[in-house]
Amino acid sequence: MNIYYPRNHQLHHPQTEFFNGEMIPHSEVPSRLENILSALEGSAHTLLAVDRVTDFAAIWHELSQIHSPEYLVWLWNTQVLQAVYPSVFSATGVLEKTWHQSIQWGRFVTDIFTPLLPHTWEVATTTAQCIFMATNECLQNRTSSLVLARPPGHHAGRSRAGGYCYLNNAAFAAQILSKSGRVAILDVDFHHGNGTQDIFYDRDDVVTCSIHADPRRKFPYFAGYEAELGVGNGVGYNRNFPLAAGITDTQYQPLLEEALAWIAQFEPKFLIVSLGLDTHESDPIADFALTTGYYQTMAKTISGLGLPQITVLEGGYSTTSIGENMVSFLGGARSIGAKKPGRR
Ligand code: Q9C
Ligand code: ZN
Repeated sequence: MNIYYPRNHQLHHPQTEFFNGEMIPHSEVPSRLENILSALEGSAHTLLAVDRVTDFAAIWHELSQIHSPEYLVWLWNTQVLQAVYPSVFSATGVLEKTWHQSIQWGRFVTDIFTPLLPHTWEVATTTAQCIFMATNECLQNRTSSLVLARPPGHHAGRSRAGGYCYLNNAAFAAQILSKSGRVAILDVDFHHGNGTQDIFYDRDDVVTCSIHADPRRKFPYFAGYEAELGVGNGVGYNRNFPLAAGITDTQYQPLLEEALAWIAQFEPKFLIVSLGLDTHESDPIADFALTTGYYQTMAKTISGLGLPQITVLEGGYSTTSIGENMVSFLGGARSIGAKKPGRR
């Protein structure tokens, strides 16, 4: 299948993050994607390195359906600055008195480990271009594809960067495809896809489902609970599966099947998978216990829906096993949605 990635991704290279009072090496680094690329060397897949945004107006227009224009303008503006690590946040969520530049970090960013770097916008939008190409391919030929996104996206909300994410890549894909039929997003990253949930929370044309570490114990802490079902038109179109630490392959599999059965009842036309490989037993910041071999089973189970599927890389922080885990996943994935009678 076609695998898209931003050729310039190494330009977005956060060096450190502040954790529990100490500076530690940042987790979301270029070697993650490089490890996947080397694991894919010699494979039968078609690797497509995307250089830059080719149709900025079209990308901006589509992005502004999932992110607020004021957030996009602000993010675009960060290009001219040195690296900025936000450190003051509006705990009330309300910006009462100041529109001073320095406080906008706390307005548009949720945490202290999502820095704004000079090339963040450039790389994030090149990833958006990858998504744009993957969705076009999907609409034309019903083909499935993989986007090796950097930076990741599923913690980015409508007006919020956070959790190493700036633009919500999976939501971007879903938004584009939703004009041609109902879309389901299955998020199997270790962390709850709070940004994706936020963006589609009031919508019934994009169904969202996330399987993740219980937010009582792990990031993003303030979302990902079972009781979050949607609002307005979106009530009943969001589902969360918060899980305990140490989940194994055999414990995960029935929950994945339950999530897929829940998704299938909506008869979606397209599937987006937010694939975080931080569910692996070796992941340095997570606590699940999935094995490398299981990702093939996971992919095969998901493909059972028979839908054209765009898989988008989210987290996964073991820079030595992320590649083989992705190869395992691809071993169970299909390159085209099964043709269903009576449908295109
Ligand atoms: N030093 C994604 O997987 N936790 N984001 C920071 C570890 C933040 C993860 C604490 C986790 C964000 C896309
Ligand atoms: Zn994650």
